[in-house]
Amino acid sequence: MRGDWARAALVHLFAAGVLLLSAPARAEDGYDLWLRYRPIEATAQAQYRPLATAVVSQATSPTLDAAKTELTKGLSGLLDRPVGAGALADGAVVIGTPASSPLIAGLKLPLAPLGNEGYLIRSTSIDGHAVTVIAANRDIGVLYGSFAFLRLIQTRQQIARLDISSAPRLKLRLLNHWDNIDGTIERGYAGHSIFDWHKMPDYMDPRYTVMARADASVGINGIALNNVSSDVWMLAPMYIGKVAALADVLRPYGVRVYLSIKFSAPVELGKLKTADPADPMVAAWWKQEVDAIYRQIPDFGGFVVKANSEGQPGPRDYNRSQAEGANVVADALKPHGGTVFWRAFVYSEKDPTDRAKQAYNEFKPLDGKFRDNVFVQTKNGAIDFQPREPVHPLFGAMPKTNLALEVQLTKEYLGQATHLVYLPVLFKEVLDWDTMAKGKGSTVARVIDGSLEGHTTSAMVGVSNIGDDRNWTGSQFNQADWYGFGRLAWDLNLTPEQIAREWLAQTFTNDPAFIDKMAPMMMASREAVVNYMTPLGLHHIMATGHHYGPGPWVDDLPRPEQNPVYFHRADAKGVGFDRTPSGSDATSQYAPPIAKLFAGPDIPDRYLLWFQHVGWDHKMKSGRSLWDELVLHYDEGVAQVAQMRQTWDAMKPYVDAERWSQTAAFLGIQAKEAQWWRDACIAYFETFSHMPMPAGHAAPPHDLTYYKAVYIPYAPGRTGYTAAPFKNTPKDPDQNGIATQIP
Ligand code: GCW
Repeated sequence: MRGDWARAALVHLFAAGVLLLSAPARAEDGYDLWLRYRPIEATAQAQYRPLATAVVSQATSPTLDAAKTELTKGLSGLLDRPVGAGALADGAVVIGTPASSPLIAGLKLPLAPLGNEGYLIRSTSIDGHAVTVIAANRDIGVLYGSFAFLRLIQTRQQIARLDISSAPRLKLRLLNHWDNIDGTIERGYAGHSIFDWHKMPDYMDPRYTVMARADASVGINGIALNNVSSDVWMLAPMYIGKVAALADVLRPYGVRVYLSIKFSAPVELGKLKTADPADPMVAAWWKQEVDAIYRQIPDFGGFVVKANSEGQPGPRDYNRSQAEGANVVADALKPHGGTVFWRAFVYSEKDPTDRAKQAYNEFKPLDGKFRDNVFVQTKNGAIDFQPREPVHPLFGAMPKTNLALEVQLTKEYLGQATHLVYLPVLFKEVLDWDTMAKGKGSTVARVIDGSLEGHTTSAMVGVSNIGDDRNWTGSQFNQADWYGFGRLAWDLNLTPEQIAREWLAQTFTNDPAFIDKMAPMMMASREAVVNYMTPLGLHHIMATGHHYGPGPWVDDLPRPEQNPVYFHRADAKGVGFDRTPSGSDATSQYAPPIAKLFAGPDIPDRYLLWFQHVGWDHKMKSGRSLWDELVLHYDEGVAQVAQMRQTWDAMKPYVDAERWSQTAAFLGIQAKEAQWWRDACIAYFETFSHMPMPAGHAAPPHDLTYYKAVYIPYAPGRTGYTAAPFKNTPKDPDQNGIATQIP
């Protein structure tokens, strides 16, 4: 009898074992992000285990404890055995600062060049024990170093002979959350806001800590919590109390909180008669408001301000300059070490000037007039986060002003949640752009890191793509944009390829058969979206309001400079916005060599229709006509997405079923929508070119009326909006009469 039980137990054990080994990776939903810490392959475990036996931390602080917890959690997970806090021994990981750890102090490490946030990871010996030290001047550096140490293991790099020191290139590496207090997110495609203000401060969702860990793991050190189209309630005492509670949760991870403010708050909140920045009462109000915030949040970061833009109030309402507006707030923050991020995204429907020129015209003359604790936060391009834009002409044009680069992680114009578009390629293209402001090498990276003009501070800002979806960002691959933004802001010299490879290894698998296929796929994805949406410099031709899908025909919006036809200016002669001296002369806002290039025949194809209006038969560098080139780019984009799908299909064996199938489904949507974009845009531009399709390229399956009839009432990301009343659309034979869904 006993023998049978034993045999049966053995059989079950064996079956379970087989099941475990052969079963695909455990179901995952992306919640763990790149901090998955799943057991690594046995060979690697054997290599690493002797070098990570325990974590030694000789002091406690919220940040040091966060570092210790992350290390013990990560090492235990990756090495598939408990690695706890312990005493000095062979293989120990000793963490700390000279102030908090006598062991670290005793080593007299060269920490001075690392500043407040840098770290050093070194293999060394203490009292005859071979150890790894993670040291820094401040606790936050130790935390950053701890994530970097785990990343080495997650990407299977050697840890036996380490001597790594790293410090951030940019001082302020921030996310702007366009979240509203009511839980909606402007241009959010990952569910609702993660911030549940209503339950704060009594209930602090544990996800806030997970988000803070993720931010810290890539060096993000500040977040603006609310939408730049701001609600004054955010500054009301009842909300400042909630913000203070959130700041307490984020503080151990080095994430400071910022708030977006409404410039009219002195009136709406302070009940003053004016918000005129020159009025001493207004200055006094901002001072008192800010002092009150710092009484509750001593390390408050500062304010983000969208003023005189898209209906937001601002100093222009009092005929004061943007600098006067920024400075009244900056003066209130200065004594507390706070910073103002004053957005340069300013354009007016009343100003007939080319929209792409307006921000430059508004801010350039104010160079040197902003306080030193003000950044002029400038979008990467002069229009609005398009798949590709020439870099904003303000970069390099305001030598006496701190400029912060603003990029968008949430893909408002690039297919929103479902389209796989690896954005660090775009970010890097911007950072490497040479403004020629002080001759060759005057890159945007050097403008924003302050080295070009000797500025002492620096910043880069990303509009967050985070929401309360389990995968945090609306898709698995959107996580790479959050990750990549942080990594790049920490080290502007990293390449998007390096970042993609390390992210893939941490998020999925280290298997080269996976990474060597997926990294190139991600690297090609940004050019694909440019090709199937806005090739050759086309821009802002998206559908109205939600910007979801094509709408190049739109010409009836109340604000002319928001109509797609305003941007492509297609007519019987040709297409493109003439921004040369014969047109709006926006080219002259760039340094002379660039102005000359963009206004001349050698303009790179990728910017042609942004700066020039050319004939449909214009001879391109390829020898083809512009029309043929346009069609080829659109078809190239569709083909690239088809290739991305094939690549992902082949990745099934390497990824858990849940994340694989979600991504596969999203790539299916992307393929369908790329085709929709291609067909709709060609059907539209053909009505001007009247040129035949190039050989081998099929005409769109439907006529323009059909594409114009496609109406998406509720695409995400648009807040406070109701769809147009249901209307019958032109009959469509194969859609039972209603063409409302994507063809
Ligand atoms: O991208 C546009 C968006 C607006 C946004 C604005 C901005 C927050 O369409 O939704 O408003 O830019 O950057 O302020």
